[in-house]
Amino acid sequence: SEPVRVAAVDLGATSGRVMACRVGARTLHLEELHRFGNGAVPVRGSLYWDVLGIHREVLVGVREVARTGALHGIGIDSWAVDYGLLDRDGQLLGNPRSHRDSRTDGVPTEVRKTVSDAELYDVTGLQQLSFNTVYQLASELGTPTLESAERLLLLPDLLTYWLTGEVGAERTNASTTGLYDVRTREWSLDLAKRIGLPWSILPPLREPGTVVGPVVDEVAEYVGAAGVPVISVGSHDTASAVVGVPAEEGSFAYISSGTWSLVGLELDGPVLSAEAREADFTNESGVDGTIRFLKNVMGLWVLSESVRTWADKRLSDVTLPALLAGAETAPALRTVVDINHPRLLTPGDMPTRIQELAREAGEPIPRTPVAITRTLLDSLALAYRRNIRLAATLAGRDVDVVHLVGGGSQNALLCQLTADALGVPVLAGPAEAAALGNGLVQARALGADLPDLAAMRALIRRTHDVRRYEPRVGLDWDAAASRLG
Ligand code: ADP
Ligand code: LRH
Repeated sequence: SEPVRVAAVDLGATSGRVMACRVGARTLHLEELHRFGNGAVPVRGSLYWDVLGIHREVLVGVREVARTGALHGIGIDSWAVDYGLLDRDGQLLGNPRSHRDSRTDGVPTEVRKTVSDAELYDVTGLQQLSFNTVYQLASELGTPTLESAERLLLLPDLLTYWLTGEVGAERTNASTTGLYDVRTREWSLDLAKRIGLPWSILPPLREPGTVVGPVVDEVAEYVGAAGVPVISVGSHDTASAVVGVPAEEGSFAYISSGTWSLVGLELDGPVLSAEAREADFTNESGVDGTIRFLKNVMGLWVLSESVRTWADKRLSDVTLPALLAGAETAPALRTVVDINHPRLLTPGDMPTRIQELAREAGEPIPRTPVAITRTLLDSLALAYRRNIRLAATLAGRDVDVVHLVGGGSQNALLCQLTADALGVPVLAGPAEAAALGNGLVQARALGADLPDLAAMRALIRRTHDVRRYEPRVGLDWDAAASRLG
C-alpha cells in the first residue's frame, strides 16, 4: 500500500508536540513540526489546564503538517484521567482541572463508605490514585457544573470533539477513569450509580484504530486541508507509548518515562488478585485488547519541578544537562527516598520536600542541586526495580530485558542506573514512542499492512536505534532498597 503521512498529536503534562509521521511498508519517520510548553495554571487555589490554548497549539501544529506535505489523518493522545464537561448545547462547562488539583483530597475516603476498595478494584482493576476520574467527579457532586453536565469528555476526546463535532470515549483512556469494567469492557454504570454520579454523561465507547470523522469546516479552513479524517488512536498517551515499545518477544518489561513513569508489563488479560490489589497495581486497557499491568511512579516530574524551583531562585548551573553531568560523578546511593511519596504530587518546592523526606527517613540530607538530582535518580531507579520485580511476581512472568521509552530514555544516567538496579539490560528509546504508537495505529486504520502490535514493533526496530545499557556490578542495591523499607 501507498505510504501515509499523518499528524500525531502527543500531549504531555509538561510539553505537547505535533509530529508528521510517515509510514510505509519499510519506512517509519517522525518529524517534529511543533512543540509547546504545557503545565497546569494555578488560579485562586485551583489548578486548571489551559485547554483552549492547547486546542490552538494543536491547530497550529496540524496546519504545519498540512503545509509541509500530505495530511492523511490526525490522531490525538494525552495524559489520562482529566476531562471537560459539556452542557446540553455542547458548550464546555468551566476549565478542565489538573489531576494535581487538591480537590480530591479526602474524596477516596468518602467514596469508600459506599464502595469498598476491594469492590472497586474487582471491577476496574485500577491503582488507587486519588486523582482517578471517579474521584474527581465525586468531588464535583452537588456543584452547578456537574448538575448541568450532559457529557463527560476525557481531554483527547474533547479535542477530537472540537475537531470533528463527534462525541465518544476512546477505550484505552476510558479504562483509566475508575468507571470502566475491565472484564465486561463496558462502562460500569452500576458503580457510577452507587457513587451517585450522573452515569448518563459517559459517552459511547469507541475503539482505537477507527475513523471518528472528517474535520469540521472551521478546522479545515484554518489548517488549509478539507475532509481530513480524525482517527481514534490509543488516546491514553501510555497506551500509545507501549505500542511504540520496540520489543521483540514476550519477556520484556517497559518503563514509559516522562512526567510520570509507568512501570510494568503487557499482558493478555487483567490480574485482579488480592495480591495485585494490595500491591496497588493497575490494569489499563491497551490497543488490540492488551492489558497494561503497571504502577504509576511519580517520575521525572519531581526533577522538572526541582529544576523550575532552582531556576526561580536564580541559582546558577541548574540546567538539566549540567545537573545530570554533575550527578554522574556524585556519590552513588548516598541518599534514597520514596520517590512515590504523595507529598511530591502537587507543584511546589521539590528540593525542600526531598530534604524533608530524607530527614524523616534518617537518610543523609542532600544539600546541593547536584546531590538532590542524584538522590532523585537513584531513588527513581530503585522504584523501577521494585515495581518491575513486583509486576513479574504478581503476573508469574520472567523479565529479561527492560525497554525504557519517553523523554527519560534520553537520560543516560537514569538508563544505566535502571540496568544496574535490576541486573538486566535496558534498551533505551525511542523518546517519542507515544507519537510513533499514535502514528502507527492511524496508518493501520488507513490501510497500512500492520496486522498486529508485533508488526508495528518490527517496523520500529527496523527504523529506529535503541541504546543498550548492560548492568554493572559493584553497587549494593539490595542494601539501598532495604533502607527504603
Ligand atoms: P511528557 O510526555 O510527560 O511531557 P516526556 O516524555 O517529554 O514527558 O519526558 C519529559 C522528561 O524527559 C523531562 O522532564 C526530562 O527529565 C526528560 N528529558 C527530555 N529530554 C532530555 C534530555 N535531552 N536529556 C535528559 N533528559 C531529558
Ligand atoms: C502519563 C499519564 C499516566 C497517567 C497520568 C495521569 O502521561 O497518562 O499514564 O496515570 O498521566
